Amino acid sequence: MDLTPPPVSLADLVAPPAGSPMRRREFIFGAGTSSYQIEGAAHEDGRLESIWDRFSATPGKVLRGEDGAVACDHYHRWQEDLDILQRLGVDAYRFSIAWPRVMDQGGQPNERGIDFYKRLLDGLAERGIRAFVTLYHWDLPQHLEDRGGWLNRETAYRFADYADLMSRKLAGHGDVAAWTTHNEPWCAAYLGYGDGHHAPGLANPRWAAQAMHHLLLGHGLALPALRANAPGAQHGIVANCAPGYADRDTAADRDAASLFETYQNRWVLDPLLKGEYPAELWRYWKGCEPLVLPGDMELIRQPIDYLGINFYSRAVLRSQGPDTIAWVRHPDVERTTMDWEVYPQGMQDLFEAFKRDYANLPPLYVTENGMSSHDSVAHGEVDDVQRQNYIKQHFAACSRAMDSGVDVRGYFIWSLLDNFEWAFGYERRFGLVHVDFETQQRTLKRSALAYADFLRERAAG
Ligand code: IFM
Repeated sequence: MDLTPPPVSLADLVAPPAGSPMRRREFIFGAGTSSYQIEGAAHEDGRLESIWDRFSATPGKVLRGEDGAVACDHYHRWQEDLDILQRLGVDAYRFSIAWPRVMDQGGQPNERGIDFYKRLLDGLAERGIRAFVTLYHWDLPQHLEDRGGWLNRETAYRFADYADLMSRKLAGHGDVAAWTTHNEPWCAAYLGYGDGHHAPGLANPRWAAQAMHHLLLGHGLALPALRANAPGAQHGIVANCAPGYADRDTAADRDAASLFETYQNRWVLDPLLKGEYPAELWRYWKGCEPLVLPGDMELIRQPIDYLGINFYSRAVLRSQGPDTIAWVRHPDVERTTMDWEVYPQGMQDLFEAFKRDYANLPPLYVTENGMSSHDSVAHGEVDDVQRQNYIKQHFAACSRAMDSGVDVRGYFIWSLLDNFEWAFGYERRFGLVHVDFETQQRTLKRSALAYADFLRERAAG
C-alpha cells in the first residue's frame, strides 16, 4: 500500500472554499500597508514631523523605544516591494499617503514628497495593480497637533484641503480604484485622545468623542473634492470593527456585549450611515457628548460608495454593574502574539449584523485582516502555519457571509510586510513577507507563497 500523502497544492493552504463567490474574477484580492509603518525616510525631501515621530521619541511610549524613522525603508525600496506585489499576483494594493510628506506648514504642496506617490502609482499601474489610497492612517503633521490636532475643528478643514490637493495632484497617475478618507477613526480618536496608547498620547474620553467628531467631519468635508477630482474612483472610509459576545447567557452580559459594540462599532458607523451618534454611548461615557454644529451630521452621513472593515478578533464581555463592562480573557483559546483571540466566525456574525442593522449598508471590503506571529527565517524559508490557517478560516467566514447575502467586493491581507506595529514597535510581525530590519532583506513567508499560488490558479480559471 502506498502511504505517501497526496500532494497538497500550496494554494489549498489559504484558498477560499470551492465554489466560493470570492473565487470570481471580479472579487478584488490585495494586501495593505500604511505610510508611517513602512516608509522610513522621516527627514527626506522636505517631510515634516508627524505626531508619530514625536510620540515615538517620547520615552516609554513605544516598546524598546523604537520608531518609524527607517521602518522597512520602503521610500527607497518601493520598486522591490512593488515587484513582490506583482509576484503575489494581487489585484490591488492598499497604502496610505503621509500627510507631512506632501504639504508644507503653510498648506502648500511639497512636490518632492508628492512625486514619490506619483512614482508609486505609476509603478503599480506598470505592474497591472490597482491602488486603494488612504489619506489618513494616523500620521498627522505635528504642527497641526500643536494647534490642538483633532480636538481643533480647524483640522477637519485642513484635512479637506489635503484631500483636495492629493486627489488633484495624483489624477492621471496609476489606476486608483478607491480613495479612503480615514483608516480606523476609532483608533485615531480613542487610542490617540481617549487612552493615550497612541499618538498624540492624550487620555480623556471627552476628548476622544470630540476628536472622533472632527475626524468624521473631515471625512464629510473631503468627500465632495474627492468625487470632483477622481470621478472614476470609489470613495469611502475604513473602520476597525469587532463583534461582542456575552460571556454568560444573562441579560446583564448581553447588555454589556451590546454596549461594547456601541463603543467599538456604532460610535463610528451610526454617524456615517444614520447621521447620529448612538445615544447609549453616553451611558458609557456620561457627559462626553461632542460639540456638534448645525449641518455637521448631514456632511458626515453623505452616501459613500463602500465601507472598508478591518477585522481581527472578537471581544467577550461581562457586566460589572450598570453601564460598566469588563473584557473576559478565557484561557485555552487560540491567540496571536497580539494576544487577540482567533475567532473567524466573528467576521460572518459581524457582517450579517451590519446588513440587518443598516438598511443603507454600502458594499463592503475587508480592508484589513491578518495576524501577528513570531516568524523567523530558517534555511531561507518562513513556515507561518498559524497565519496560513488564519487566512483560510477567515476567507471561509467571509465567503459564508457572502453566501448569506452580504455584499463583499474585496479582501486585503494585513500586511504586505512586517512593519512598525505602533506602540509595539517591530516585535509584532503581521507581514506576508518577513523583513529583517537589520539588513532590510525581504523573504516571502509560506502564507505569501500560498496566496500567490491561489491567485495564480484563480487567474488561470
Ligand atoms: O497595524 C495595524 C494597522 O495600522 C491598523 N489596523 C490594525 C493593524 C494591526 O494592529
